[in-house]
Amino acid sequence: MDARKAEIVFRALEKFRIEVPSWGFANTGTRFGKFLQAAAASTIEEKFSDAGQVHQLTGVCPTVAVHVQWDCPEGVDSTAEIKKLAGQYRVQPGSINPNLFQDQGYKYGSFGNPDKAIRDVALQHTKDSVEIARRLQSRDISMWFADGSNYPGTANIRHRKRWFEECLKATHAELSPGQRLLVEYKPFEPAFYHTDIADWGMALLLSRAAGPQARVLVDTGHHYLAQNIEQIVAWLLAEDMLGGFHFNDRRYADDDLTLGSIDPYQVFRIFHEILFFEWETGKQADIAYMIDQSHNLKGKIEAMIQTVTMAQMLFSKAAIVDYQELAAAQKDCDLVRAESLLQDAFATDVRPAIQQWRDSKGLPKDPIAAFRESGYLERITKERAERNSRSVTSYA
Ligand code: RM4
Ligand code: MN
Ligand code: MN
Repeated sequence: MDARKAEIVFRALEKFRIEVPSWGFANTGTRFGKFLQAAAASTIEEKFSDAGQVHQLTGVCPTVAVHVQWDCPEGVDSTAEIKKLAGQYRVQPGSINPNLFQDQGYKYGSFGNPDKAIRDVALQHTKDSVEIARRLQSRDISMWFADGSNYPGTANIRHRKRWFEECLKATHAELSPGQRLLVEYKPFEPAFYHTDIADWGMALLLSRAAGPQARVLVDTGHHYLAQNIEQIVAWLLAEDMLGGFHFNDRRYADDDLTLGSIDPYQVFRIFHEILFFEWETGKQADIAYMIDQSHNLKGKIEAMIQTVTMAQMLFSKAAIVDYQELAAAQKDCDLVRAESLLQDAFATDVRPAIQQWRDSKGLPKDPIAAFRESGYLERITKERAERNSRSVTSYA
């Protein structure tokens, strides 16, 4: 790679940050069973401690996404403790994720529940979540709904859409000026007939209905297999409606595997659409890059570092696409030239440039190796093993 490209990679990495999820450090399983990890985090303190390690070794994960039900047992009163932990472990709370899918009351939905009393409970939880975000100075409230139905004819889809609009509007009304409401979509699971926010179009309409501070959140695992995710990204960028990502990889559905483990070119194409948009418009896209993975066999912290470094690598590769040339090739309909520009960038080994960037920040060249040498894993394994072996908590 020539010096000019190395310089581009360096500049791209200067602005690249990605948020880790608190739940990615905790024990999870599949619906068939759980293989508990002795070193998994179960308290909010352990989650912040582990997130602090990832940030210390990579330098690009200054924030942790917080899941209200799992991380804020005292609701809004948990914020004092979280602030303290943020100072102690040097990572700030990031997006705030209300939990509208675990309580028994949500059996037939939250914002889409036909029972107004349940919708009100869900709305109150969401309002509390906005207050938590305000107290923690978090910008984004990130909404994912499990709402849907399992059999044809069992739910009034139009009524539920209206209830969603009403509740999202009411949530939006609680936001402070700088805050944002992110609306996530998912085609199926846990509901298997219809999901109330099944795709990006529904999320877009509901975001628009909610108000001007609402944006769409794209979870890369939440699409049908053949779907062109980068086209969705390009459209949302063009509409100024792309709020953020939940990054993970999958082979089949919402597998929540480490990023780029199955299809790194897919992630590269997403980054490409964003960086191409920025080059063309001269605007910086205001997007929250977040990780949403919960694989249950790889070590939690190692899996997180793997995803972070993969994201840096794919972002760097996308940054060295020659946009000028690409725009010309597209205009001339020179298909082979245009496609090759992407393929050449993807094939470039950007790792030496990334290592230089890490070096310049006093970061380890190889964060996984540094983690393995640090002794942190041995320490937490010892400290947490007992409690984890007795634990039955699981999020999946
Ligand atoms: C969902 C969705 C949400 C995440 C939960 C745990 O599938 O991706 O973003 O909070 O899982
Ligand atoms: Mn998600
Ligand atoms: Mn998901």
